[in-house]
Amino acid sequence: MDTCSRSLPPGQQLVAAGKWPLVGERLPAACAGPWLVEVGGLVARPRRWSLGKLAALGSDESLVDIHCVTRWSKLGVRFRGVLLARLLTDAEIDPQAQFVSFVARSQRSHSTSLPLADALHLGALVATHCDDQPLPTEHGGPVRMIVPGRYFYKSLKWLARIELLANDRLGYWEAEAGYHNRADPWLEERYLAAAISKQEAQQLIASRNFSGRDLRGIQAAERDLMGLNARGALLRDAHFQGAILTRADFLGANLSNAHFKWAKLQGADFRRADCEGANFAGADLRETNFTSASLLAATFSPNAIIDQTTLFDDEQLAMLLPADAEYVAARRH
Ligand SMILES: Nc1nc2c(c(=O)[nH]1)N[C@H]1C(S)=C(S)[C@@H](COP(=O)(O)O)O[C@H]1N2
Ligand SMILES: [Mo]
Repeated sequence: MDTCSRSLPPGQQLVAAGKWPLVGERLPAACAGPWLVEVGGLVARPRRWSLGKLAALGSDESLVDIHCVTRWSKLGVRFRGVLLARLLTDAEIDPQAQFVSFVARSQRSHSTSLPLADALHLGALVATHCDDQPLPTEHGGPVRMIVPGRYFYKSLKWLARIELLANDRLGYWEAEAGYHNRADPWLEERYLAAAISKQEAQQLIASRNFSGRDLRGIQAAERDLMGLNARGALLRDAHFQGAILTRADFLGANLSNAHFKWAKLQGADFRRADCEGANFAGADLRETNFTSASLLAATFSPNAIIDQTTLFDDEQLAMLLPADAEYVAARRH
């Protein structure tokens, strides 16, 4: 089945040809026996398949567009495996089952879930191969979910269990990090905002102390936050467009997909911060320190002010998308 649309959802950028970034857990948990995938929960016939038995069910192919919530996309990737719909045909699903949860064999028993009807109509695939090669371990081999039409965090690596549920059970990122539970990239359903009132946000902005707080999605565009203390704060999707953040301290903060367009960030400290998918276009980044920050798919072009006083790790610059990597390299020397 071809689920590709050959175009990019809003706010996404293409990775360089041949590149496939690694996101989230890097390895499955060790296991002694052979790999098994089980179906359980609200089914009359719980089942277990070895990899050999899965392969014997025949194979379905899907051409899939990958869209990661941290703003990179990779179009037209060919996955092979068994469609979830086919795997479930003889499980005798209880009519009460409305959701499906995928659980990984991994250290934190990572999981993610979807409405069962969505998983089926989107063509969720229990995948073992990519481009005719067995899936590499770091990308979820020997078997992972591929859920076309949703941000890639709905595509679980190292599938161990498929569970049919009457009520939804939030997945790891959805529960721990406020990722949107539907995750439709065409609607930009990336994160839920944190539960703080407008008034609380105003007070925090006035105090210039965000340290350790959960302030996902906070609206602080155009605000004067010079010298802000945001150490260790959770600031995914925070709005800092045009804000004054001179010498702000973002040490260890989570800034994935934060908006810093045209912000004044001279002398700001981003060491050990997670800046994946953050947008720094037009920002003043002189004397800004990005060493040990994670910069996967961060944006700097056009117009970020970068010179030899802007500090980066070469290893992190390798995580930028091509246009940004070129933009930064041209200005550092
Ligand atoms: N078991 C497991 N599956 C996971 C994750 C994870 O941390 N653990 N991360 C998710 C996220 S956020 C993304 S973007 C994709 C990344 O897959 P990749 O590393 O193959 O690119 O896996 C998803 N599945
Ligand atoms: Mo992701």
